[in-house]
Amino acid sequence: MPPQGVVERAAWLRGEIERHNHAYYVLDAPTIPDAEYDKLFRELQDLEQQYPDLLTADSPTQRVGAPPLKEFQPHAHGVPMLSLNNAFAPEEVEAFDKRVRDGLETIAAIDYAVEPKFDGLAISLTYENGIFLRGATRGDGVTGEEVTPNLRTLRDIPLRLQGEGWPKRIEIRGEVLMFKADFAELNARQRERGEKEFANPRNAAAGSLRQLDSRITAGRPLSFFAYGVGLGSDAVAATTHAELMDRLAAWGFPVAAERRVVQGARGLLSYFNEIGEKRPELPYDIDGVVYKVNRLDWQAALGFVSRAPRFAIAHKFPAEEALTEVLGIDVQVGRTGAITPVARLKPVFVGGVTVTNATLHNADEVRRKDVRVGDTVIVRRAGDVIPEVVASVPEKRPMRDLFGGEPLQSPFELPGNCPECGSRIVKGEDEAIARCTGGLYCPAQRKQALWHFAARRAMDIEGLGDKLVDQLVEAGLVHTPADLYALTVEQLAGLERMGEKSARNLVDAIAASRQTTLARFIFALGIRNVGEATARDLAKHFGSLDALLVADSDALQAVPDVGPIVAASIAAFFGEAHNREVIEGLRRAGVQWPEGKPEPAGPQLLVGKTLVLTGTLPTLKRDEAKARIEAAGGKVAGSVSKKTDYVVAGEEAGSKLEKALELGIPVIDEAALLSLLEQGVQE
Ligand code: 9MJ
Repeated sequence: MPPQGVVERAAWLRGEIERHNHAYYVLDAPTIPDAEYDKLFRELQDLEQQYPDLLTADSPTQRVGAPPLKEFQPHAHGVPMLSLNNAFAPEEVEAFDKRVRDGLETIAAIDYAVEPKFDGLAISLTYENGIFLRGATRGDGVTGEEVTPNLRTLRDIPLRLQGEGWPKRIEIRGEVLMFKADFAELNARQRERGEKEFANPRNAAAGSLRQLDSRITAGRPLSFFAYGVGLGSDAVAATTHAELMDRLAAWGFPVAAERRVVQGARGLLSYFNEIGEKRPELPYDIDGVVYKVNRLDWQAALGFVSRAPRFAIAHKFPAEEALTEVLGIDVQVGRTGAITPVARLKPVFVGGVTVTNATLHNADEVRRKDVRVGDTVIVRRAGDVIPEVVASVPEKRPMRDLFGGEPLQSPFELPGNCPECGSRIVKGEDEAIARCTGGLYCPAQRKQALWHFAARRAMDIEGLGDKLVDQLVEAGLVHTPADLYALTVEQLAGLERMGEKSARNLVDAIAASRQTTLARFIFALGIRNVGEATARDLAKHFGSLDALLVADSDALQAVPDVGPIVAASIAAFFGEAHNREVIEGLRRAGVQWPEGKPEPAGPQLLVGKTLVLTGTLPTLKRDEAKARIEAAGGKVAGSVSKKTDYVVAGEEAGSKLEKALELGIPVIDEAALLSLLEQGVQE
């Protein structure tokens, strides 16, 4: 039972705090300075911790996220929080193992408890009588910042220890971190709200934990893993670190599933390699592994050198992130014309290699991260992934004068023209990727354009494969597809792995491709968004290349299945003078096809209507009827369903007619179809 007056005091504190909360949050009119409020709040928290019976479910201390604090309070750790010495090379690990054996005066292989090294924030949690009392960051190892209300919002941190065997007062040591998936989700959310994104899970975890307003922390997906005990460790019934970890798990703390006990330096190094391989699949970031002498009495015997234990070491992976300076921002042109901004960097050693360039992905990303020339940036190279600029460090941005003012460099702008061919660069409103419009003319896109041109479904040039295209371009023999038709046997026979006979065959195949169809030719041009089917539709609809060349967006959209995006791609392609030059070059080289009459682009009277043809019509052939319905914007389906608008029935109509009658779908004859095509649906 709490002493006299304590129950009353707690009740009074609850009333006061609620009153101030209401004034602060609801009325927006604070009635007390923040520091005073903090005092009341802490007093109530302390009372409730001391006398858990006092704690009521509705106490303001039980809210998820307490009201903002003015500043963090210092917290002296019961036992200092150690740092670990680092090892990067196998020899350093062997030297560590040797020091341990020398210290223990043994030649036997040592048992080591090994575990991943979480890349988060070290914290210490104090429990009294099994109740979570206080939590603090590591700080300088001796004194940290108290972040109790924030830590209370973490579901991984037990407010009351489970099981038994915990000392009256104990400090649990561990790491607060953010899982990779949670980090990605948080950043997506920040982006949607137009708020700042975090550079990596570690920064996100640190930023989330060091919030004066714990309601913000409560909304952040933080996790916790325990890896040690500070004060009270000697009162835990465990003789090894592994047993200690088992106790922590039994009391309700998450502990690393990958922890293990291994023997000797060899065991350490093979664990390092094993975790290194698993690293990309782990749900959280780690920056190495930690080796600890397993026997606790041996740990005590080895003791400490300055602030780091002699019994443990961190074996770190090469850093995946580093700071460096942006010397310039260039753009690269991909094989499909996609423009990628690339940061030229002051060389920096990261992820085990020296990095001088890093991708900035696309123009929107550069603007979002606001990376400018001269900026100091965080560069990341994880595994074999291409190096990327993660974020710019705004505090280090060069300014016009010492006292701030304007930044020296303005925000990044995409160049207007392709650095490879000078063609215009365009970017759709809601597209992330900007593209060079050079198409057939752009050297960066040349190989891709030629592979496509020669493909079986395009100009069908037998024997002109990817490798040969590469050779032709690299030898400077071919710039545009039109150059293919000027190649000679002598030129080709001079290429690697190309005999006289295959050179002759290729020249013949190229010559044979001169006679083609309009549909193949349109497809071969490699216009964005124009596949084989669209090329066929365009050829059929316009009948001649000249008719297609002059078609504007509206005229293009009269073609079945051509919408505004495809129409824009086509118009943009033919709008580029150099693409027209290549087309002219091909015609001059003798590329030809039989030209037909353009199909009249009739009025679009059947848009949105689905018709089914069945039986033999008196005058119209089936294909003809289909073409005219499609030319009027209608669809021809193969079977009758509730979505069918009309069934056009001729002689010997069969089951489709029956189905139409069954479903009550209008059945019309050829005459009615012709009137539909001319006058549309009379409703
Ligand atoms: C991390 N960061 O995962 C220790 N750590 O032990 C592990 N850190 C540590 N142990 C003593 N697993 C001091 C720090």
